Amino acid sequence: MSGLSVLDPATEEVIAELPSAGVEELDAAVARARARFPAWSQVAPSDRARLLRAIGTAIEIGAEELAQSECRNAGKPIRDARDEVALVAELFHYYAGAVDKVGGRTIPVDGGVAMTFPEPLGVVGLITPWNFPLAIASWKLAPALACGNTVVLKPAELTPLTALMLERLALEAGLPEGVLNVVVGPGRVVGQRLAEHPDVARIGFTGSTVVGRGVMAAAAGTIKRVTLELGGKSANVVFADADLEQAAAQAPGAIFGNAGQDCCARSRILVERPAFERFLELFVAATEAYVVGDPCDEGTQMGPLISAGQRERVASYVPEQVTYAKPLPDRPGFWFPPTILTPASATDRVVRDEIFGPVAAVLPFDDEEGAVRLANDTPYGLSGSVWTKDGARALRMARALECGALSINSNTSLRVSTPFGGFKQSGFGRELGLAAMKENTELKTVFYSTTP
Ligand code: TXE
Repeated sequence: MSGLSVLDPATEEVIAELPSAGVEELDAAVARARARFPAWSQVAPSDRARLLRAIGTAIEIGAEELAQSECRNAGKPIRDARDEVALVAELFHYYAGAVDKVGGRTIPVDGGVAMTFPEPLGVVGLITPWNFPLAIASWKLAPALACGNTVVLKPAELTPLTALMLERLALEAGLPEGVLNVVVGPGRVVGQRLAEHPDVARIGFTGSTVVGRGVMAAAAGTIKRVTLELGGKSANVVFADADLEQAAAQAPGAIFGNAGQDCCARSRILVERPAFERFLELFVAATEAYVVGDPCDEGTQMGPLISAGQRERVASYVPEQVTYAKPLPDRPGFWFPPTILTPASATDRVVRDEIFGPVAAVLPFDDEEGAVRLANDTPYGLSGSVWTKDGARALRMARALECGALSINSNTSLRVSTPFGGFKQSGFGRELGLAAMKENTELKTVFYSTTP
């Protein structure tokens, strides 16, 4: 195996050296998962639930260590890292509860009884990104295990540490060896092999639309089930009748949170023309107050970008003239300032492309129809927000916007118990909530003749 250096993006220092797996190690992990599948899928529901609950409790006990590691490796503010670890523990408790609540149906038919059984798939391959390393791995893993599948998890090369910690915690909590197999290695080698592997039944992928397209093609060879959660260019639509103070106060968190490296980032802020100048003034003031700095400091709201490459990519989008860019201290690390742009045209590339950095484009619109047109004018469709005090309009907008997770008078996108996923090129399939149980099972229909 070759080696992999893991960096702290806030200091550019190496914080871990790991072996990097290749195809051989990946194949061995799939073989272990496959060998374990029959036994794991037959574990009694109450025992499987107990194990998932034990993993949730182990995460609660190890929460601070996990949060500190995520903070250092992903450059994530410690308070956000703690919130994400709390969500991860909740996920395991939630899916522990789901084990004995999701079942099939009996269907009235002639001459007997028809029943359906949601059956586990077998080996599930999970490929995860670096922006929410532990949270995304966990919301794919917990339902896969709850349904009786075994798992090979390939975390992003930049942020493998918490996935390895999770594997250890799960083993210590009693998960049998081979049920969860974490493989750290390059995506284009081990990720690709996982997507192609004949013994893998399903791929759960979160990452870029380009790689997602390749994963879907690789999975086609063996007709794998695929769930894709890809990019986004979500709209934050603010009507003039909204509580502008609140909408503006929450707007920085919605685009500069996680340094903008969030598939749900509200990177296009669309404001009804009469409120445009006032909103912009409030948004700039709220951005001035947004705390950028050492991710380990309790008060920090935004840390660095994940890598030098990501910083270069983000910088390539930002023109010389900006509406506002928050000054940053000069220090090592992959820093990029929270930046506000007011592009003249909706066809500008900063309005169209997923930048995946702390860059907001603010644009005016004239009426409800114009807001819908502008918001939907993107190949993506993941998330979004609508701010208005007019309830009927809020619901009209909610139905008209092409996205998988919309918030009204809020910028949140994600809850353990609610389905999450994209429209259009943001992907397909749903994660979280009970919807994730469907993705991880196959429906079998059994007819039992009662004809004497
Ligand atoms: O993503 P990749 P990157 C978007 C965002 C970002 C861009 C690039 O716009 O700037 O993608 O990020 C694995 N076969 N998002 O390059 O490459 C890889 O090892 C199989 C949005 O990091 O898609 C990692 O584990 N797997 C997004 C995972 O895919 C492959 C989150 C994602 O990495 C592979 C991250 C291959 N050929 C980036 N090549 C979101 N939806 O939140 C790479 N991988």
